[in-house]
Amino acid sequence: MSRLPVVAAAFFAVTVIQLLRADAPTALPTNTLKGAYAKNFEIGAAIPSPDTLNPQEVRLLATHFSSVTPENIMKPEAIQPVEGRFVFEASDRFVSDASKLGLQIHGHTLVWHSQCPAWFFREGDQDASRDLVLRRMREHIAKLVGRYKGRIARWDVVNEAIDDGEYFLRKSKWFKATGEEFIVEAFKAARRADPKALLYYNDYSIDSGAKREKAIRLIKLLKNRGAPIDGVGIQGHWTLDSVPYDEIEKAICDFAAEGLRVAITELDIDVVPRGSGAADVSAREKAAADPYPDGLPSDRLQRQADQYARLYALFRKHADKIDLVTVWGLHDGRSWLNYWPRARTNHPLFWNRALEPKPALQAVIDAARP
Ligand code: 9MR
Repeated sequence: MSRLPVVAAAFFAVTVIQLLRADAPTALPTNTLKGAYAKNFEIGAAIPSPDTLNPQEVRLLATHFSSVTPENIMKPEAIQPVEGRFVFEASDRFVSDASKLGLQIHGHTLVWHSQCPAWFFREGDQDASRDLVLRRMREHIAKLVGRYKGRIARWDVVNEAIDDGEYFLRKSKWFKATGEEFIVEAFKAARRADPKALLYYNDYSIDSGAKREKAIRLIKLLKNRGAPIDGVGIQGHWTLDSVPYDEIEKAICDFAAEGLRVAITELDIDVVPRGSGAADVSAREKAAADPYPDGLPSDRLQRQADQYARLYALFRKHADKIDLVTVWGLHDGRSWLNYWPRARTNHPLFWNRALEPKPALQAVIDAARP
């Protein structure tokens, strides 16, 4: 493969970073997200990689955020697509660009049922043994966490291991091969590789109902088994008009009562109705893929602003328990909700596609004022 795109990207990143350094002193801290919440918690965004952003996007990132999460490039399929072949080009650039921009890094993710290559679980034409699966997992974690030792502040060690339905743990390939052992061992391997990184269990919907109870059961199990867990990541993929504030507050308090830190790791507020889901490709569903072609109407923008502000006020109330609040995407044009569970034009974040601030930005900044 030609080296040209890599060289061009590196040159681009350096230029953008120089541009930002020249501009940095003029930013008014309290009018930025990270300035407004500087005394409370880190303010993060998930991004593909700094060198895939245009200069305006990098400026926005560096102005408003203090932490960055790699949206996809540190997942197992990206790092070790084939056994023993580690691919670190993109993650090396990510770590070096993020530190040049003064951003902390929240690593994502070491062990997940999704975006994980099949080879982890195979031995020839058979299922790999429990010991082999655990050995491969430990090696993957040792290499990846060890490579960035001291440079990645936190890791989502295990992602989404709790079952959505009747079971306690998801019947993933990890679970089928090892039972709950993979979770315990993943935390131990991460701690060995970087004793100072904070280690999180990360999942969606663990703020509410039965899944919160299962999360507490998992935390107790991990602590009993000597797994070095430091915190819980509440992902925070919520929907306009259905944000479960009381449940969220209870979850923050319950996790903290177990002696753990809390991070909000993947926050967004979806504003486009999902219909009946990914499989439904009826004409009616297609027509609804972009219900707001002229932009999100002002009443919806305002409700989204109010709901974000109420959330950040809640996070601030519990700032003694919360380390980090990260949004999943930099602006509306860079959200996974534009392509899941089907192609839609969504508006879940603080800036629109033209990078103009939406009412939510000021509302959240105002929510930080005493
Ligand atoms: O935002 C990510 C998207 O680009 C990927 O296609 C997708 C693959 O499954 O993963 C998305 O990120 C997920 C995250 O890693 C874990 N929690 C749910 C996020 C949204 O699906």
